[in-house]
Amino acid sequence: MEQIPAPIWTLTAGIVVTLISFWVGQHHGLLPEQASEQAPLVDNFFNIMLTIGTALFLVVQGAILLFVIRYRRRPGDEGDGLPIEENLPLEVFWTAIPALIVIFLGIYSVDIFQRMGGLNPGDHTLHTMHTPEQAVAVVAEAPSKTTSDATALLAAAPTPEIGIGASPDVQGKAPDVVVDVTGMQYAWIFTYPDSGIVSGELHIPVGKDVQLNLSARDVIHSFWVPQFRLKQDAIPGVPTELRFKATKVGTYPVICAELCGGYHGAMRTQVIVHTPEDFEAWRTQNQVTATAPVISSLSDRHIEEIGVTPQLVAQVEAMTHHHSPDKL
Ligand SMILES: [Cu+2]
Repeated sequence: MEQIPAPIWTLTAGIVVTLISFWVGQHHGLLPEQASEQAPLVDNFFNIMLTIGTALFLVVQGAILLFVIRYRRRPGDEGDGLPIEENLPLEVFWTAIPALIVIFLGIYSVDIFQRMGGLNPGDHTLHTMHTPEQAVAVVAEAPSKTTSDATALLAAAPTPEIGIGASPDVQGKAPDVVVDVTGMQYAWIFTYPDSGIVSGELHIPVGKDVQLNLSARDVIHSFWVPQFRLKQDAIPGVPTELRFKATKVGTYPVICAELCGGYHGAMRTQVIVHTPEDFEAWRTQNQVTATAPVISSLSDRHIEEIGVTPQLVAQVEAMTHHHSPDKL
């Protein structure tokens, strides 16, 4: 090592660390599959952070190892270390580099959040289309209650104040599917305002713009689908939205990610992403049986241990239907 000039092996070490870091950033395998339009955005950001983190880890741990071995105390060496105090250029360097990295990550994260729709909850270009009175009129004129009335249903519902709203490509457009989601100790209840279906599982079509209107009945819950890379709190009294497009047909877990009481760990269900045809079939089938699906999807454990009874579900249904066209 003494024969090789320091700049050469520093450069070589830098190239090796860079290559390893980029490889780790792309091949870590730490994340579940991507099943929403937002997932690749979040993952790109995570991969960049992991690349930087890997490089820092290798540089710091590598330097420690190198110094421990190379500058260890030799037998018979009783002297003190070199009296080094202060190195201004070095200190400026190791302050400036992390500062630049943090500023870059901050700006990039805001950009990602904006592309996910995070800066646009309650798409105001959409909601200002109708006053509540106009919305009532629109709904009254359209008793057929098809999905094309989603705009009217949205306008009639309280405007979401927080959450993930329309991403730039669907801004100003009504969502394809609207689902009211109620979190309560200890279950998620999904109500479809345009068809009256109540379900214990979330059913949505793939590739469609879905808007969830989140609310909580008792305490704060958090709606999390890891495969969608989306997590949104449901807070009592605060209308919240979560708007996204699922990109992959399949069944994924829905997890409550906010400690909400004794059976918080059991507050799980699933989201079933259908092909558009299967979704229509599911809707037609369940529209007929009205509230049967949620009751059948509640397990004995839900009813006996957790206390989520069909009666409670009926109450929630009545509550979430306060803006239903039927009652106007
Ligand atoms: Cu919960």
